[in-house]
Amino acid sequence: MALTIQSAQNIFSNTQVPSQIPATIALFDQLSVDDQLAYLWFAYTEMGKTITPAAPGAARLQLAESLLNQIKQMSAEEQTRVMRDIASRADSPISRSYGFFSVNTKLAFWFELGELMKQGVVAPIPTGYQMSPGVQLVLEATKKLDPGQQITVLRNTVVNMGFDTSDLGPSSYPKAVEEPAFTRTAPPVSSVKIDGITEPAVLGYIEAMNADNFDQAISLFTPDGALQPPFQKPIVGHQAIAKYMREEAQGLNMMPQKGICENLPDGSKQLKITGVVQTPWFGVTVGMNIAWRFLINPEGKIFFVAIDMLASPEELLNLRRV
Ligand code: EQ3
Repeated sequence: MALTIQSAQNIFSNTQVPSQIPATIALFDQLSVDDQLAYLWFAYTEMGKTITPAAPGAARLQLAESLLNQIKQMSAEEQTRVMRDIASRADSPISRSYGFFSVNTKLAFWFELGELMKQGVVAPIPTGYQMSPGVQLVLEATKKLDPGQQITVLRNTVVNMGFDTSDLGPSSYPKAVEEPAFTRTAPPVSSVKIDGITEPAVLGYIEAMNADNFDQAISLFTPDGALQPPFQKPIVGHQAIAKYMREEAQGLNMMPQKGICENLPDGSKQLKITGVVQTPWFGVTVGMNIAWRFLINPEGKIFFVAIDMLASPEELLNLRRV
């Protein structure tokens, strides 16, 4: 039987435990725009007492420089309006430019705005701002998450901001820019060992990703293969996966720990591996507990891999649901 992405998406689905991340983001989405901006400020500053992101490099900030310079020149009211426009995905020139940024440039843009807010160059949350019950509710929900889940909530809310540029024609696209490289926080691991796993495509995938060798990682996929990032639809085909990896997978430290492999009647194999991933934004201080679910075709190529955020660290050990 031919492999399909739809059936591949369901492998090991009976072992998955729903994560609290989408529920927390759904609560955030119900807040008014001002409350969303305030929530992010409180969540970010509270989190900053124990973990802080690494400052984005100069090359990354350069991509957001023109927008940041425009904002610096504005009055406090205009600055607040721009932040509201971006958060509410309004169709304004700055919200459009933001919408075209890559994920990491969006994060760098807000990182810098946060610094400018602390310095008083950009309008801060108004003094005397009264936290609404809605903001308190989302903050309480956020506190119950582990640090890896908290940074995922922050990241995903920021990524969803800005005008949705996906429906705009190619004529409106800005000139393509090269993604600046992230500095690795740990030396690449050259020989990967995963308890219970000997599948060469999987070991080769982790090794290549840990060296940012995306061409090598892509060569392990079938031409119609797919990669499904957490809470997203599958990205299909070598070209689309390569673009995604260059934009979002740089500098990640992947530390798979253990896995199971099951042979299927048609000669393909399904594997589930659990482990920890670190993002260059937070380095070794935050580990995200994740699972990779691989479907390997009879020729040993990756047809599908899904990356799932785990609901709790206990899930790292439970590969099967008992
Ligand atoms: C200024 C302030 C505070 C207030 C204002 O009102 C509003 C905003 C937005 C503010 C600023 C907020 C800021 C600066 C937030 C910054 C958040 C950051 C830097 C978050 C970074 C998170 C990174 C994460 C969660 C990365 C996760 C990566 C994973 C799970 C990678 C998985 C992958 C694997 C394992 C693969 O095998 C394939 C690729 C893939 C990437 C999917």
